[in-house]
This record gives sequence, C-alpha cells and structure tokens, in this order.
Amino acid sequence: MYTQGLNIAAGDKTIPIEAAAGPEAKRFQERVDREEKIEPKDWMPEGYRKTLVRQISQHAHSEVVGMLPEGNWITRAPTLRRKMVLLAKVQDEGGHGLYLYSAAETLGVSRAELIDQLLSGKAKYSSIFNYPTTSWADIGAIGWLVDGAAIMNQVALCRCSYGPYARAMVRICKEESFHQRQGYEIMIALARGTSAQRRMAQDALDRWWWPSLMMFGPSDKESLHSAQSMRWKIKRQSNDELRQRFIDVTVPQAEFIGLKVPDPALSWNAARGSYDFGAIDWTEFNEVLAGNGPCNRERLAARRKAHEDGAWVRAAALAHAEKARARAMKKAG
Ligand code: BYC
Repeated sequence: MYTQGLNIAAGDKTIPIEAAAGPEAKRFQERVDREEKIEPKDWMPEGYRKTLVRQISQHAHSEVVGMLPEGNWITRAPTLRRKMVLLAKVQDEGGHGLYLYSAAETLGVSRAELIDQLLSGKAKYSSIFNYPTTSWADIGAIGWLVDGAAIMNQVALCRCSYGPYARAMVRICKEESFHQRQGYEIMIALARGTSAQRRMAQDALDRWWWPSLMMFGPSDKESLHSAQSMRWKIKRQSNDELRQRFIDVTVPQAEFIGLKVPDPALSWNAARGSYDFGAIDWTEFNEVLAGNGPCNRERLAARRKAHEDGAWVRAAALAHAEKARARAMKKAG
C-alpha cells in the first residue's frame, strides 16, 4: 500500500493517509463518490478521521470562544428586546459547541481531551474571535458579517460526507440564519439613525470587513488541507470560492444600507459576474493564528477561568451519575 503525506495538525507533517490504495480505502472512496454518508462505525482511513476531529473540534471551540465578544455586550444592550435577542443568540452558540463536541466524540476522542487542547493553546479556533467588540455596532457587524460568513461556509458543510457533522450543520445553519438577520437588522437601525449612529455602523464595518474575509482561511494556493478534504467531500467548496461568494452577496447589502465597504480596489467585474477585491493582509492573519491577535490572550484566559469555575459542576454531575448507577445496580439485584 502506498501512502500520501498530509499535514494533519500543526507540527505533524508526516501522518500517512491511505488515500488511494488498499481495498478498504478504495471502497471507502467509492462510497464517498456515490454521496453515501459515512457513519461512526464504518471503516474510514485514519487520515479522514483525524481531519474530521481537527476540523470539527476547531469548529466547536470557535462556537464557544465566539460567545465571548458578544457576551461582552449583553449587559449593555440598548433595549430589553435587544438584550433578549442577544442572550438567545449567545446561548445558541453554546448549543452549537455542544452539538459539535458530540459529533467529534463519535470519532473516538473525548470532550475532555478536546477541551484540554483548547485550554493549552494547542488547538485553533476561528481567527475572528480574537478581535475586540468596542461598540454596540460591533454586535450588528458580527451577526451580519461573521454569522454571514459562517453560513456561507456551513451550508456547504451540510453536505459533508461524515453523517454526524452534516446533520449537526443542518440545525446550526437554521439558527445562524436567524443570527445573520438579527445582525443586519441592528445595522439597518443604526444606518437609518442619527449621524453618530451611522458613523458607528461604518466604523464597525471598517474594522470587521477584512477579518471576516480571513474566516474562510488561507488562499487555495496556501491551503494545506483543502485538496484532500475536497476529495473526501468533507469540504465541498474551496476557501477562495466561498470567500468570493460571501463578498458577492454582502457588498450589495452594504450598499443597500448606505455603508461603504473599506476596500478601494473593490469593483464589479461584469465578465466574471463577481466583485474584484483588494489584497488580504495575510501577515495579520498569520499573527492572529500564532496567538498575537488583539484578544488571543484574553480569550484563552476567559475560557480557562470558566473551566476552573465549572469544576464543581463537573464533580457534582459525576457524583450524581455514580449514585444513579449504584442505585440501578442495586435494583437489578
Ligand atoms: N482561523 O488548510 P486550511 C461561528 C487554519 S463559529 C483560525 O485551509 P481547512 C460563530 C486551519 O485550521 C464558525 N485558523 O484548513 C460563533 C489549518 O490549521 P491546522 C467557525 C484557521 O481546515 C459565535 C490552517 O489554517 N466555522 O459561526 O481545510 C458567534 C490551514 O488552513 C482559519 C468553522 O469552524 C481561521 N479563519 O480549512 C458568531 C467552519 N482558517 O489545523 C459566529 C469549519 C484556516 O493545520 N471549518 N485556519 O493547524 C472549516 O470549514 C475549515 O476548517 C476552514 C479551514 C475553512 C476554517
């Protein structure tokens, strides 16, 4: 059997992937090509399993860390209605994290292991959550742009070849589309408001536009995992394709509310039927991934504190489960 090297995780560039050879690998690829869903107990190449654990756990961590920038505004939402909506949204993100950790657990890793990887700084989470939320308009911009970018990526993931991930994504996408609309509604209200409110909305768009484009990951040329993930139908569209589609749907939404996308190179290309856009600052992206974004340290410190504060809840749940198990054993004789 010949193998193909693939960088599965940072620093581990040699994990072999049974990409093309061996009867099981061949049957596996045929099932994927026929659009059959792969389920937890099915045979799968080790590289497929590791790629999914990496992506699903990074996704779960992103949902949970993603609660922090918005959680920052729950006590300062301008009206009771806005507060209720924001609370519900942040709670939804926690729920998404739980579905995704459960989907990852079907691949033979424990949630405790995955959380350790996050808290030790070994696991990645989306770069976008390392930026601060400095005004109420940022809550609008996150819903509109960040959830908008997430939906663009995640609708494709509803057709992922791995059943538990694909099914989790269906529900998550429904909730994300409500999140996107609540964010855009905040932006509409600000854009129609006083000149100070319009300035606040424009300032939020200026700060969140480029980091939102970075959410889709490195360019296809630089993407380590895309080609193999697309062969396995984990990913259905490339990072650049999804980024372009996001730009094409979002620019008219900005124009509709009278805001200006902060990209002087942005222009409609009639021949391509898409917008041309300026260069993304990949140095900034790489710095954020390396832990040097504006809020990386603060985000991890907040998660570590939450984990420590929750120790008594985990201990109580375990003690309760143990008592219930002992009672059931006694009853069974
Ligand atoms: N940030 O080969 P590539 C939400 C990493 S949360 C950080 O293209 P891949 C929400 C990548 O992991 C939704 N790291 O990788 C929550 C890889 O590193 P490793 C978040 C990034 O996996 C609360 C390396 O760069 N969505 O909606 O094929 C409030 C090379 O990249 C990023 C998901 O997680 C990044 N932006 O493609 C509001 C979607 N980009 O692992 C909203 C699921 C790349 O080799 N994930 N990297 O060390 C995916 O679809 C894919 O993993 C990506 C990257 C498109 C992100």
